[in-house]
Amino acid sequence: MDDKQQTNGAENPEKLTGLKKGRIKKNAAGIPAVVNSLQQVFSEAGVIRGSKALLKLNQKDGFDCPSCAWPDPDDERSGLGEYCENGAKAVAEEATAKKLEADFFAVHSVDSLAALSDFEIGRKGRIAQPMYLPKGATHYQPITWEAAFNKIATHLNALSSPDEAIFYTSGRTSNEAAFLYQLFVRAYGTNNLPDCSNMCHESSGTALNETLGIGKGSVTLDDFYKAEVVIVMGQNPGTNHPRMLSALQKAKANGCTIISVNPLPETGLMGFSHPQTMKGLLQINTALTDIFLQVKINGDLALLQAIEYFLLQEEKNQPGKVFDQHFIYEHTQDYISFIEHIDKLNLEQLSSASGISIEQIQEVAAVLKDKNKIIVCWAMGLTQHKNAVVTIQEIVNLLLLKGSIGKPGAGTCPVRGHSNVQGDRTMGIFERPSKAFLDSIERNFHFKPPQAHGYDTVEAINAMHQKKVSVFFAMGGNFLSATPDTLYTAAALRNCKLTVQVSTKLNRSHLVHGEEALILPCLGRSDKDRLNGEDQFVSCENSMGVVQASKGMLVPVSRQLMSEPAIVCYLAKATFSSSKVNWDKYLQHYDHIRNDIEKTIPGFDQYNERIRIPGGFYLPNANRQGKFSTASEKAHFTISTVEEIKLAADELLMMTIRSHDQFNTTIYGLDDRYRGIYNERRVVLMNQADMNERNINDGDIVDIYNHTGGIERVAHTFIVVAYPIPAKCAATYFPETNVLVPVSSVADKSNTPVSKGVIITLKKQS
Ligand SMILES: Nc1nc2c(c(=O)[nH]1)N[C@H]1C(S)=C(S)[C@@H](COP(=O)(O)OP(=O)(O)OC[C@H]3O[C@@H](n4cnc5c(=O)[nH]c(N)nc54)[C@H](O)[C@@H]3O)O[C@H]1N2
Ligand SMILES: Nc1nc2c(c(=O)[nH]1)N[C@H]1C(S)=C(S)[C@@H](COP(=O)(O)OP(=O)(O)OC[C@H]3O[C@@H](n4cnc5c(=O)[nH]c(N)nc54)[C@H](O)[C@@H]3O)O[C@H]1N2
Ligand SMILES: [Mo]
Repeated sequence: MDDKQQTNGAENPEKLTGLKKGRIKKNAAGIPAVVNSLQQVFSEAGVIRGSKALLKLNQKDGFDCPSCAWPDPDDERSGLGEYCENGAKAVAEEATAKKLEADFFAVHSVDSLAALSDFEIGRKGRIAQPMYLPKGATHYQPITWEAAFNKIATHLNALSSPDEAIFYTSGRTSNEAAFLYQLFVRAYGTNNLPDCSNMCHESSGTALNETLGIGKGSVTLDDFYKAEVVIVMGQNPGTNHPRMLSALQKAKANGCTIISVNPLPETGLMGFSHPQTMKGLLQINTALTDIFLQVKINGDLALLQAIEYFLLQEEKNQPGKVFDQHFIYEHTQDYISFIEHIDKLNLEQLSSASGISIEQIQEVAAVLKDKNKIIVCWAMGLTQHKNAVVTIQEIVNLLLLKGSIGKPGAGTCPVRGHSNVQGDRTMGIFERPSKAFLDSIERNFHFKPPQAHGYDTVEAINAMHQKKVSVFFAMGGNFLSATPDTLYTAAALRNCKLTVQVSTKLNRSHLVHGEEALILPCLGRSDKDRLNGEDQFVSCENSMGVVQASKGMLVPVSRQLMSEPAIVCYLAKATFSSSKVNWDKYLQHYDHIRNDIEKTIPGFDQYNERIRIPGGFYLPNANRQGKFSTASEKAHFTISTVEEIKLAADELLMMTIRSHDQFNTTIYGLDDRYRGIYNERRVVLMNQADMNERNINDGDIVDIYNHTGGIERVAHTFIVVAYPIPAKCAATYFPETNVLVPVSSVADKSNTPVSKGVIITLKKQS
């Protein structure tokens, strides 16, 4: 093997595991979900440790589920545990009793670990002590915490500018840790704070901020129970937000119509049996979706405009009966130019661009016509496209026409991913902080924070690639595998002098590294966090802006794990010879951190008192009160044009999606149960007509190519699976195909990698 092939393997091994196929499931959850989740937890954590964790998951005195950011009910929480199959798997992953100590790393070289699949790497266990990889070494070796902090500090203090360091954050970091982390980074002197949100809901934040004056959604869980229509676009809740299905089921019981917009007939959206009710356990199924719109990939903007076109014609026939003219007059701007634009659109073109028939669009318009309590939910199927921001703004247009913002049962619902990704942003993890935020830091901590914007995720990759950066520090996550263009990103990380990962579990970012590398093992959500002889808790903000306490209760697998807030404090103490921030105070009790958050960030009054109220508290949200904090204090209609992605005859448009057995780059297992795909992740879902055209059969093995920007990217060895997906569309799993996502292909304005719109060609292996 030559060098190049060896390094390619380290970034993305390409072994098949043996596909087995079953039927696409008709409904989600039920007994198989319960059995599956218990099996996973008990085999990893043991019965006692596992049950202990599950009973506290998402309870008012428990810990926040490390899986998704779906909110918990404000009132009653299920005695059976307020968790879903995938939350339980996330707990199993973290609560595992297996641990990796120095002897493990002494036996296994970095190269031998990198040859394993992500699934195999994840099974190894929790990292149990700080590890260091010296320059040129083949194996990680143990290091004391003190030596590790000093090493980082020495590197940071040697840089000619603080902007030569990058500080990434993944979305599991608590409010307390995130606040201290950004404070440290800004005291050090840079705004280079890219985060996973840059690859996730950045497009939503950008779209909503511009039009509604707040980058967050407006609905609460209670709104679901009052809604007349819920539209779920570009989201697979059955797998990624399973507890959302209970909310949809309850909405439906209250008479709500559910419309799903997705290129795939996702099982959870089609039918659901609630695993925590007797009916559910007996597999009595609720059909959730009333109208399924099987859009082409990226057909959503055209679809939304076509719906608006029909509604406008109805409004012309019955003025004031379809649109909420009072709301539009009182609260919005640019309505006239907007409807002039919509009126001129060509319906046939929109129907063809969306892949939805005019009859179906009309059916949806007929449902929406008389309704004014509408919620639109969306996730990565919308945010990870070139035109993501305008697509989301088209959702805003639709809601504004109907007066469906700022009243019960209506509003925007970007469904967040990581459990505290929204909170991290509230705490200031942002490469483009507002002036008000920086001024508040200056007022409260008496140093002048850097004012220039820092790098977001894509800019960070490019800066490392161009050797403008020497130190890469990650507070959680798996940067190498989560980001686009894997080989390019790997080269970027290898250009660094030092890479540091604060992690719970081993992942590929430990194995594709800078000249020197450190792994700092931290406590997870479920771990007991003791400081000064006292149990501590942290807090998180969910997708609907509720801040609540999270308290782990499992004995950590090793005495050498450190909490994320403590890691930041010790790092700051090692780095600064003097500091305006009293880091020692925060090491006494986390209440001190919360007191300083209260002083610095609006909405956290009496933080320490209110966080102790079971269930937590809501952050202020102007939209919820029907207010818009744009410059004009009005919500904006926006005008956008559909630009269809042109595909050559041999090209397909590929979306990279999650299977049912993974959390982002953490692979729990090899099955995608609902989609009927077992024991294999290297699959490409294709339409039968596209297969026929290419003379490809189900089960054939192909290599997948992308040529954006004249660069050949290839992902080898994928098994073709015939699937009910629209023609010219394909689907593969993330992160195996991140090698194909061009780093240059990003959403306008939000700079989010276009992970759901990758232009590919296929070559059959002979
Ligand atoms: N179990 C589990 N839970 C998770 C995660 C996980 O990996 N595992 N990840 C967490 C994170 S960080 C996030 S961001 C969320 C992600 O949650 P999702 O956004 O649900 O995740 P994806 O698998 O990326 O799914 C995208 C969905 O959008 C559809 N889609 C793709 N392209 C288009 C399009 O152009 N138009 C439309 N209408 N639909 C499209 C796909 O078919 C798929 O159903 O989940 C969070 N929760
Ligand atoms: N092609 C493609 N790429 C994508 C996406 C896609 O849909 N398609 N989705 C994007 C999205 S939405 C997101 S959010 C990103 C995710 O990007 P990341 O957040 O960077 O990735 P994760 O896989 O969630 O990170 C997993 C690692 O986090 C560490 N970890 C887990 N819990 C903790 C903790 O409590 N503390 C600390 N310090 N570490 C912890 C573990 O070591 C684990 O290996 O990926 C993005 N990339
Ligand atoms: Mo995400």
